[in-house]
Amino acid sequence: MSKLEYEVVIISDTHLGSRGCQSKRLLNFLKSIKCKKLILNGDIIDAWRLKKDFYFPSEHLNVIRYILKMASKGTEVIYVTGNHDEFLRNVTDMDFSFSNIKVVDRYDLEIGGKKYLVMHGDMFDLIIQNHKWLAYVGDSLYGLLMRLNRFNNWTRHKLNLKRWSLSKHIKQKVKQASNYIGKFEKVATKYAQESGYDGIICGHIHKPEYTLYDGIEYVNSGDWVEVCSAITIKDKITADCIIEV
Ligand SMILES: [Mn+2]
Repeated sequence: MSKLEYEVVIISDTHLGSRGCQSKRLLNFLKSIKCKKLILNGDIIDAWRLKKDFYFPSEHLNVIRYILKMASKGTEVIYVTGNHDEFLRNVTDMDFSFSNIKVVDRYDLEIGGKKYLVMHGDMFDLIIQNHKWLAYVGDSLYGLLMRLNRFNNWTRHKLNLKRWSLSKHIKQKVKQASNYIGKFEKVATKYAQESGYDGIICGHIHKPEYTLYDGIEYVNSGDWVEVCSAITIKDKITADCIIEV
């Protein structure tokens, strides 16, 4: 099978080492592509989870092995640190690079005549006040809630239920989560604009997106826990670059 070729591929929030990681789909995706540059935009290895409960099956190790293989075959691998893999932030202080693998806290990507800031995005949580929701985003609880909400809408529709306190509660929680996401997107693009970039590429909130705020591009690579998404770039970034596998 011939591989799809890209200039740059960006993934984030794979959460290897946690039970939610969809490692088989991730490995299949990586095997289906060829790229000059692979950017891993944070929360690739979930060290938080690993500390609580050591879980690292061979399927997860195979993903790491395969990324190393891509690097050995000429793909430039850029690992941007996230909050779940912040142990690597000690490494970035040393300006770490090994062969064509680089570990950084942020990365400037120039493509299609534009300059993008690539960073995981957890930094913006410091600015967003109401981030109680943060602890759940990307967690299985968050996924469960989103599924419950879908199911809920469906049952309400089918059974024509007007009142159901659980449903009201779920609705409210989902609304809080989407408020948080909206704030995150605005804060991130504002930061990119003030720092002189044309756009910002984040992960962290597990929602794939391509949108504009005040003419600044906001791009999010999503995750490999719930949606299984990536940003696949040939010559420039457009909404079509966001794919869900
Ligand atoms: Mn994160």
